[in-house]
Amino acid sequence: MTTAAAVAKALADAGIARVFGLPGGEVLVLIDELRKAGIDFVLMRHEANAGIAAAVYGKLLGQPGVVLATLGPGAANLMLPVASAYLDQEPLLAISAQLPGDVPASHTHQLLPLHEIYRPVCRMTGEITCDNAADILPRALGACMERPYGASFLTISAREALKDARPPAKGGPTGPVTDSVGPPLMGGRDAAANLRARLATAERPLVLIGLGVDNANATRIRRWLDEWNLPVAVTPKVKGIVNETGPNFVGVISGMAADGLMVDALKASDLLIGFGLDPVEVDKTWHAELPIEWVLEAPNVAGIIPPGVALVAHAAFLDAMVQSPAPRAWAWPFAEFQQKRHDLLIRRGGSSTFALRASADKLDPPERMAPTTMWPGDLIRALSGAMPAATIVTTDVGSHKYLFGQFWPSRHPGTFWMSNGLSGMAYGLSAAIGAKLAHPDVPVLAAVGDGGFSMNAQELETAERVGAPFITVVLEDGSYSLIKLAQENRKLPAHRMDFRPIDTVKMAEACGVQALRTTNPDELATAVRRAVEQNSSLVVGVPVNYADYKLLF
Ligand SMILES: Cc1ncc(C[n+]2csc(CCOP(=O)(O)OP(=O)(O)O)c2C)c(N)n1
Repeated sequence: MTTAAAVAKALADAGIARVFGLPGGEVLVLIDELRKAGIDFVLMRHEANAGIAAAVYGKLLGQPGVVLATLGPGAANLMLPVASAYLDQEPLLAISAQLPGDVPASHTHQLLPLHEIYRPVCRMTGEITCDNAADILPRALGACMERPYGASFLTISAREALKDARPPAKGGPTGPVTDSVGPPLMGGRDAAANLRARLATAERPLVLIGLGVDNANATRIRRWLDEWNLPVAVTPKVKGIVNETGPNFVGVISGMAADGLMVDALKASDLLIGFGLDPVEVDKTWHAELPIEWVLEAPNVAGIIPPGVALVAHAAFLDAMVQSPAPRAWAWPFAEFQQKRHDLLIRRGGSSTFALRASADKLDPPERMAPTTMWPGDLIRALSGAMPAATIVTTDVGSHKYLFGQFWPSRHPGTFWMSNGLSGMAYGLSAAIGAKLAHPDVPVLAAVGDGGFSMNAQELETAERVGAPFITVVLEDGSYSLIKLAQENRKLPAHRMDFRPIDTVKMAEACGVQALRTTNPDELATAVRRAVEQNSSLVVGVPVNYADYKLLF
């Protein structure tokens, strides 16, 4: 068996059914061995997109995603998804080609020090050789799945790929997978008793659930919070861990829309419980200033554990909590914040509506019905009313992310995906491809800005080709609006934040996907319903006014 075949076998043995990537001559043999091993190579149009799709695909299936690229430029393009896996806790094995180690020193064409480049953001980096192929793959895959999840990076040379591989070491992979990832878990009973005692004297407790929770504990978490009627807020990366339409849901913390309101809610609490909370998602400093009772199961990103905090097995902790009744009752201590959050979205004070009202008298009735932009609140309501509760939503990065992050009513675990630790644009569309391939029977919605869309709209063709139909809503405001708003906030002159429109509908159609543009929420809902029923791809361009976001942020 060649080294390339041994790599393919190790991946197949680990249950990897798909590898995402973009080829180069140096990985052709490996791609062929993947084919022989029954692993589908999902051919994409940029390595960064392939890596994002792979990581989401893998995390949804409870295994590492795998991305394959060529050496040099292909490997360099993997930095975004590897960085995303690192900061957003997504399990990703990235494999790239590399020149053989014995090329003459003067041969520098496409040669980059890849291990050195990737080591700081990876759990494990290494070179696949004929001696280690069967062992290094399981170790690298295992490293990705250690909590907090992250990336591994391996290289293989085209020459090594053809050599005969040495059989795996007896007894499985040898040697430590990674350096230590933190102290062992403590039992949950003591932690539960301590927190229960703290809660008995708290008037306004607020549970903050973050990236470090395991979706497998969602049922336990919901039971605890519902039975005790505890107020809860979540970070965007765990949206859906609790039902956000439930009565004790306060909102989404860490930099989304209505963040001022959420930070006020945090300050109004007399007991903040950071359940799996990871500050990597927080773009402010309240996590370091307000006292937080941490209940962590694993270190935060980069192996950090707040001083004096012991790691606690969440399942055991939650079981211990629900074994006794709530230590007291809380009478909706955050009702005022909940109401204000709710009102923000339904407020019909958007500038698009103002413009419409101002000119309504002068317009004929049909024109009166067609404002030039859609109020973001109407957009959320139309989509959430039309799409099933189980829909997987992905967002890109920008103002629309703040909108969806705060106001999309997630109801099920694992149904909301955004780049929030890294916050890298061009995530949403690629994530949607990974999500749809992982769960073909679940509707998928990608909400992206027109800036982000122009970074990777070409992957719509990929989605069609690989059988991953989903709905894309492009919020068109002709600008990098989040940064334009920041420019205004800093009282800088308006400068270089706007771009000319690239026709969303034509872009989609050029990729073979049906599309329309509308500012009518009913038309949007009808089109989306039909696409869900038919399980077909659809792109909808929705003009929005960037200034409307000022009323929500
Ligand atoms: C790869 C990358 N480049 C730049 C940024 C900085 N950035 C954050 S949001 C944003 C604007 C996004 O514009 P668009 O996709 O149109 O979304 P909008 O803000 O208009 O909703 C930019 C440039 C980033 N987060 N990621």
